[in-house]
Amino acid sequence: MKDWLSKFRALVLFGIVALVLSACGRENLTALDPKGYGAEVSLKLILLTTIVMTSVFLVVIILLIIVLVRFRRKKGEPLKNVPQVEGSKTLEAIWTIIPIILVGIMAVPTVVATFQLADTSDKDEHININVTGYQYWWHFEYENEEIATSQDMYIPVNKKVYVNLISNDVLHSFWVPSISGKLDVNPENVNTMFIQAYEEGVYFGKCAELCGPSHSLMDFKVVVVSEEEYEQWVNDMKSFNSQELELDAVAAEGRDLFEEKGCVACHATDSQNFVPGQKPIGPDLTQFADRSRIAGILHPTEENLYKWLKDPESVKPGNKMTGAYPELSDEEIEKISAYLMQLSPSEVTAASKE
Ligand code: HEC
Ligand SMILES: [Cu+2]
Repeated sequence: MKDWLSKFRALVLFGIVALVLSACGRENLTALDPKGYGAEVSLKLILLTTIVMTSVFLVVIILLIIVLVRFRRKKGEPLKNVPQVEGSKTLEAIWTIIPIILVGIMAVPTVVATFQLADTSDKDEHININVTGYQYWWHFEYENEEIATSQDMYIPVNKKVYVNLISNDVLHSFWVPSISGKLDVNPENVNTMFIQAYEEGVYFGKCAELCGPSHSLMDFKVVVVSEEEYEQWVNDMKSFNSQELELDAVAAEGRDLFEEKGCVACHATDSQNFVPGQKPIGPDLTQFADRSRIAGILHPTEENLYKWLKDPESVKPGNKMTGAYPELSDEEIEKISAYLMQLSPSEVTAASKE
């Protein structure tokens, strides 16, 4: 009875764990439901290798069970000599050739896909985004457009978009599980791949290389919009000028504080002074109010913005803003927040796609 109970307990525990884990996948953060070319190719390879390996496992287990059952010594049956197969050339050949064929079945499509994804011959005919990884945020510069964003990357649906990846500090890795494969982001050299999204929406991107205490918080979003929306968005971004914004008294004071407190030294707030190739020190805040998250991870609420400006260290340990600006009073934070929430150049936003 006791034995039965402990088995039952184990089963319930297993059931709960399975249930909890099965809810881990998120629609826009899973490699198992591809919404883009690289992710689709990757999933095919994952399925192929899984099928090959599962088949090998099944064949071995079935053979083992047959042998165990069929050749089991019956009760009272005398021990008998069985023919020895050691050194059999035929057997040796079979179990060398079969694995070689299996490895071939997995290797050929993998190598073909790798070369296909690394092919950059038509790079100049498509949109190029120069991506820089920083501890713990991402910067996106849209080649030939004279605009940049941080944290959120906008691309048109069904278009090939090349990302040219480089790091400003340590090794990172660029990964949008639902849309693309992974590619290393190195400080020494530019790595390039193309991404192509099949459906509009907001997809989660991750840094996939351990890069410091806030590595797991180094999230970004890929906002996939229609072609017309993309053009509109680019134009809105280009023409946005934070100095010409009509602000209420509180936000206007916030804009002054943003300069007085030295925030401007690290953060751009429009594309007016854009210099191609220039690496900013902090995220570009031009479309801060249109972001789906604050600092890549916090939902865009007043409390969260307060939390970030009061003590960024409590949000992202080891980030490069902590201690780099004078302490702000609650009143100053309120004013600066009012200003930052006016930085909304376009109607095309992450929220409009979620
Ligand atoms: C030394 C440069 C530096 C200074 C000065 C600085 N910041 Fe930052 N700021 C950063 C960096 C770096 C990050 C990104 C941190 C991360 O995500 O790892 C950041 C992030 C932010 C974010 C979140 C950005 C996003 O994209 O969601 C806001 C908002 C912000 N800073 C506002 C301010 C304000 C307001 C001031 C002035 C009081 C200021 N910063 C001063 C470097 C700086
Ligand atoms: Cu990283």
